[in-house]
Amino acid sequence: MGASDFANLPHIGEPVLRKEDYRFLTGAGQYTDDIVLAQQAHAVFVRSPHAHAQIQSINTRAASEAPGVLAVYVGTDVAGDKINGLPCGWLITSTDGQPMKEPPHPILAQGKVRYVGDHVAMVVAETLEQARNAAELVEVQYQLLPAVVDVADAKAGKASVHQEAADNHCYKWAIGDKAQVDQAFAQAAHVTKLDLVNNRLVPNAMEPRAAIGAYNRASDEYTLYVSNQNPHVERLLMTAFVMGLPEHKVRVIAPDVGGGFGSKIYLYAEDVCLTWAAKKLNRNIKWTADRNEAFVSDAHGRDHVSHAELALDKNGKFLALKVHTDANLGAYLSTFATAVPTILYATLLAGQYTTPQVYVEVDAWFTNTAPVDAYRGAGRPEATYLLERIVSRAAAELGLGQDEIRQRNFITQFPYQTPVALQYDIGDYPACLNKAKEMGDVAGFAQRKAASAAKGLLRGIGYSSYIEACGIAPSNIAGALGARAGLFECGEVRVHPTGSVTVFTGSHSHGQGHETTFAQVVAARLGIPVENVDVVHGDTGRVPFGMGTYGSRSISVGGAAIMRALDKIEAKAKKIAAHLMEASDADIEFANGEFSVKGTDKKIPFGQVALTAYVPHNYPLDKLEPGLNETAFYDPTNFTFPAGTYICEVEVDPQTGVVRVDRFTAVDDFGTIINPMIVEGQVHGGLVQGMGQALMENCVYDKESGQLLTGSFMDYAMPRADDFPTFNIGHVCTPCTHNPLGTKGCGEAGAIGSPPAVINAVLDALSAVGVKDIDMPASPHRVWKAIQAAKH
Ligand code: MCN
Repeated sequence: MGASDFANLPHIGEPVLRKEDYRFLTGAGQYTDDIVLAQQAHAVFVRSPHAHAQIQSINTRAASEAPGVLAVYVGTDVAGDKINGLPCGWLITSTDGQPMKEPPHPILAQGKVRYVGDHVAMVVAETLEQARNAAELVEVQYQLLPAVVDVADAKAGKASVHQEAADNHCYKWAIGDKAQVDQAFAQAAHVTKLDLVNNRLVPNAMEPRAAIGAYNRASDEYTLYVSNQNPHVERLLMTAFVMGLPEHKVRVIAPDVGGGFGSKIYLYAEDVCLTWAAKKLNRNIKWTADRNEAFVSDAHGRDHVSHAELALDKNGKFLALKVHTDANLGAYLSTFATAVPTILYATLLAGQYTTPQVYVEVDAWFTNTAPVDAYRGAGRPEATYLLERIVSRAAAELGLGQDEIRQRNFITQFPYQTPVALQYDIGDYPACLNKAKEMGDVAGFAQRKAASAAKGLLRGIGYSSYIEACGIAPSNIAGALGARAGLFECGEVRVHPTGSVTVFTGSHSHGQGHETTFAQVVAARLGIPVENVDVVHGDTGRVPFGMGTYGSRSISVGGAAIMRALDKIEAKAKKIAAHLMEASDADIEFANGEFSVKGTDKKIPFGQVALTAYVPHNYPLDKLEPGLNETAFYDPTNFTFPAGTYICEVEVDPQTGVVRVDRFTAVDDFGTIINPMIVEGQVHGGLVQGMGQALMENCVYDKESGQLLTGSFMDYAMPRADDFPTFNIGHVCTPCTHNPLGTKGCGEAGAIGSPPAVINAVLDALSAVGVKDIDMPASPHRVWKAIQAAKH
């Protein structure tokens, strides 16, 4: 079935209410911490209070003797059992041909701690209180070392985080043709320059990380329950790379998961510690992070420092872009950390524009901070922020409108080969911009600005035309770029004798509504009610295989795998129907849940075929197996390229520096939309996360001590619903050309496109008082300071 036929099926494009919401809204969800196993003990981790220190000694005697304590494990126990460190899933090769530096990432510290929150010991006790009390009794003698928390100090060599990378440098990576870029700059009529920081963020999923390690002595099998986005990948990494266990002896279950935003993709030290200790103690062991623990130990996001230059001709056409970025990777390489500032970032720097030459150089650094990895958007928000900021700055310098400069440079011919590896299959960028202008009533901006001025407020408008590559990705290309894993997806469609269906998918839903949208896809294809389809995910024991959910890949890759399985179901069902109706296979048509014989009025419903497959009394057993159960693996041939234009209007109070977002219009192209209600929710969530980064959120470490200064919600400002206006959301649809659904991912778009729209609006407002630059988050204090500085 082609993507355009698919888009016209019933259920596709319908705002079907979420099937999963009944259990979530009635308190019947089952998150990891809700699970209570027999013989369950509790673990607490003793974490480093210092950013960088040598461990001189650890005395566990008092803790071990405390009431209820079953064991206290430290680094030497792990080393003694030959448990390896955590692997990094993406190998980056430096410009000099050398592999990136990959220092060991032990699950419990081996002689040295490298960030506040680093794992030093694990205490296991009968109750959580006993484990907590005993953890207080673990005595660790530290010899403090100087710490580096940002790339400036890491570069300056204020301290060495790892012996294996004495200069703190992990890799230097580049893409693009530098000579061509330099030549284009030599011919430029105008060059716009920009220095910016992409602020570090803490993901803060509503459910903190949690895990239970379980062990069955009778079968020598482990089960890990874990709040995670990709259980099969977790299992693969843990068994093959860290514990050296046969994969089939470990089952990983990621039950209901209360948000991840990237931070639960990774294999974390706690997961391995619990699994390993479960066998040692022959006990089931639970750990749930508290919020402070989450702040210090979840992988953080962003943290780039960049310099960019854009060369333009006299008509405002972009000739070339050059960028240098320093990326802070934190103390250790988290699972996908190295791909974020390279493959997921630099390849997006052509944006929606025809810029013929782009050159990007990235230096990645170790620091004494929590590991940094993918967080909603991963690399693409950083690229979009840089590009859309420099484009709006160039417009201001040349006296062009923010819309005009974008219009002059938009790509309009597809497929389009960018100078930074990606090939965009389809899009309509002018249509998104025009629709956003119309929906956002840009024509009325001048009037609104005058009304704001009458109240003593400064009004500004900001544009951002983002593109992202998602639906990650063709395995062969990812492999050539350093991925140490495949990036396909698997789907199994099990038709039951009565015609209802269970789908088993390798994607994982942790807020994205897959149980509904995937059911819509299956119901649409088979012509059955959505209620007759259930979706199973998050269990290596039930789902054949899976690469999980991140990079807005689930509908376009996971959904496509299900479509492939449905192709097989349909092909087999047609043979059964042909037999039942005594017709040739080639004459069978399938539509609206019925098989019919071409040119006749003979037809039978899908349910009858399903029943026949399982009660094969009248069945071509010589040619066909009974049953109707098919599995498919789907490896996409390209990314999908959602794109759109966002327009933000802010009012700034020059007396207080307070920024109020007054209007926000988002027009996105997600190709074919399965469920517009769910997509709208995804966009809302993304927008709020992006606007949170732009105006409020900031993860700050103390430069001297390396302490996390924003380690709680008292210090780290999370956005709330009443911080923003109702969003104005619209769509343009150019269906993806290479997947069977025509879909493009929507899960990250809002977080990618919104930060530059907000900051461009703030700067437009502040241009009236001479402010030319501001970094995120544009907090009242920062805005006020910038206004004061501009006065002098
Ligand atoms: N969808 C659709 N039509 C489209 C595109 C998507 O109906 N054209 C639907 C999908 O079927 C799915 C949802 O929208 O139900 C999101 O789909 P998709 O864009 O494929 O993204 P994923 O499901 O792969 O989700 C991952 C994405 C990412 S990368 C992050 S980070 C993120 C996000 O989703 N984390 C989230 N949204 C989140 N939402 C919640 N509540 N919690 C998180 O942790």
